[in-house]
Amino acid sequence: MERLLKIGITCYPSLGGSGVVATELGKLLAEKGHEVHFITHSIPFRLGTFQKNIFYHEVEVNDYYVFRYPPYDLALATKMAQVAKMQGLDLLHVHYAVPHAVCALLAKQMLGNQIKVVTTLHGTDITVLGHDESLKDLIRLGINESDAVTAVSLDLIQETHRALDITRNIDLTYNFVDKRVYYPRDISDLRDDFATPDEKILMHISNFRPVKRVSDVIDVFARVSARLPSRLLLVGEGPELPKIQAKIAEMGLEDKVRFLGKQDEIAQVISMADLLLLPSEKESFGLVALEAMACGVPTIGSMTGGIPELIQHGKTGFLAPVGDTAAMADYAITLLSDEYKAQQFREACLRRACEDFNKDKITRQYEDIYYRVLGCK
Ligand code: GMT
Repeated sequence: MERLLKIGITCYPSLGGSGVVATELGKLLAEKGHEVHFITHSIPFRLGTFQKNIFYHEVEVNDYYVFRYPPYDLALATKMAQVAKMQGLDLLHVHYAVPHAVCALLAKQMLGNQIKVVTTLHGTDITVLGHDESLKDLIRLGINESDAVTAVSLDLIQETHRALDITRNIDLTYNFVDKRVYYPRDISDLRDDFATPDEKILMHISNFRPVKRVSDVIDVFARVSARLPSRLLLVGEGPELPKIQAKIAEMGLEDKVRFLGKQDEIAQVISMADLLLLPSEKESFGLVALEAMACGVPTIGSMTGGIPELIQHGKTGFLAPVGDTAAMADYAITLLSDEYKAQQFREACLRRACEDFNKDKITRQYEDIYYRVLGCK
């Protein structure tokens, strides 16, 4: 029998796909018998109710009067070292190079190198911060000094090598989905509130940051709704929201678009959709498209970052160049107006999510990496 491990996990607990992946991974590792300690500034939002083998340690920042800025990074590093010592952790698995990998390395030094550090890169730490000259050296340090580094797509691995001039090995560990949670839900009642039976539902889910190009979602929908009875549901909130509201009003689409705000029960919400739109400028993976896939909903996405590794063009969705809203709309119309094709896509989505991105397979890959850095295999 394999050794059960004690693992510290640090992530951004309050938002985003990286926090979801880190939390779900922690829960799965705990289910397998490992002891998991979340070390974060607040309880990870997907952690849910009390679970065996899961512990939470809150990072509290000391706001001492000489500090102009409360030093969160130092508080995190200290907490990591304290928890590691008190609980006898084998390793720290941190999500995001800055500041988390760098804090973990500091903790490792405090512990006299008696702990291993695994860093997972999720995207913006490389695609945005990795190009910032003032942070490059720090990110490079975090990556080079970790005992293992993983990234969520091949594209992100290549970009990390390119942007930071890094040559070390980076393991590919795709994001995953739990089919006990993500499966096509029976939503007939819910759906009736948003669309009539003859209308198609297009959906976009994001944090409404400029990188998501939500404005393209509206352009695609305007073209689709001119040809097919359809509705657009927008899920999430963020800085671009007021601009998007104004655009919808300008285009006279208010009656056809609904804002659902932030939603927790994403599987229920996605199951209402016939199609997801993800026209991002950059996306290292696109977790929401995988969640949709697992619910049998195809995605039309942009050919950028890791999206082409996730969406199979012509099988589980369609890909178009960033900003090519005409092509995206044409693909949407083709798919939504052919029920036989749509059914084939739905089935292909369910198969692919289950075979290629299943939770057991990816959790096993992370465990293998842990055992490798600990010298257990
Ligand atoms: O961009 C987001 O939606 C948030 C961001 C995050 O920090 O959680 O997402 C990144 O990590 C996700 C999980 O690995 C990926 O699915 C997203 O593609 C990635 N975002 C970007 O690359 C812009």
